[in-house]
Amino acid sequence: MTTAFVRSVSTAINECELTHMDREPVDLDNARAQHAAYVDALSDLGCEIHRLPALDHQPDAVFVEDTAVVVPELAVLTNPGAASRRGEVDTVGEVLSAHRKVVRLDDSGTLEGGDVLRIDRRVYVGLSTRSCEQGIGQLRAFLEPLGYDVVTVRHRDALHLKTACTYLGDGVLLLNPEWVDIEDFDGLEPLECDPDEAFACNAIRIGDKVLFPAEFTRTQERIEARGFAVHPVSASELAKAEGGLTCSSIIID
Ligand code: CIR
Repeated sequence: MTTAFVRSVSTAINECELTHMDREPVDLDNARAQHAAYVDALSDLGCEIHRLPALDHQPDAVFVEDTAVVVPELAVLTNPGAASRRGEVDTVGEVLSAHRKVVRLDDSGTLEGGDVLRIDRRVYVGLSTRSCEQGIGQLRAFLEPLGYDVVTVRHRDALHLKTACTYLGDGVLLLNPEWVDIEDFDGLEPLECDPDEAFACNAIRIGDKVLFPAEFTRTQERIEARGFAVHPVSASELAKAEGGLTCSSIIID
């Protein structure tokens, strides 16, 4: 059974962290409505939904992906590079402990789950303002003994690695070539976003569908032309908080 862990949009979302974007008001009702539709879509695509406790004093709490890296053998709780986000991690650890052995990065390094792109036994990790060499090294120390190959990737101008690229399955990497280089991803076939849709590369493959932000219709056409079935959901409101689709869930098998 595939399980998706999600958390409601905080009432303090307008105090969220922003790195590459100017602040624009986030409409809480619309953000919550779009988030509810996203959770429904995860459920429609076959995920069992597990709701984490709300954290209304943590502005970015909806973006649960950043707090943990989960592989079949282990859950690694992160030390987010954004200090304001460190209070989100404990409740995720408590919930994941029912599903996995849980370990945790210490504060000698930082890492956020948005920088981690796993394709089977290979784990690509973006070096970013949020994830540093020491944090990546700690993740490697947990995962390599389990047979994972942890590869550091440099990306440019994107908050996280998965802002710049995500894996669609069947050997295809959806990417923004301005932000990440296909040469860093051994043997994967590139599928570039439309040049006018820089933020269109954050998608989630679930079963035989690609959950995809409905705003990016030109890139959607490219994905469909490559043979994937797309399930669009609106993600425009939380995009103002610099969040994409992967950010709002932790999905485990
Ligand atoms: C932050 O800057 O931390 C949040 N406002 C957005 C986090 C988005 N998470 C993700 O891309 N994995």
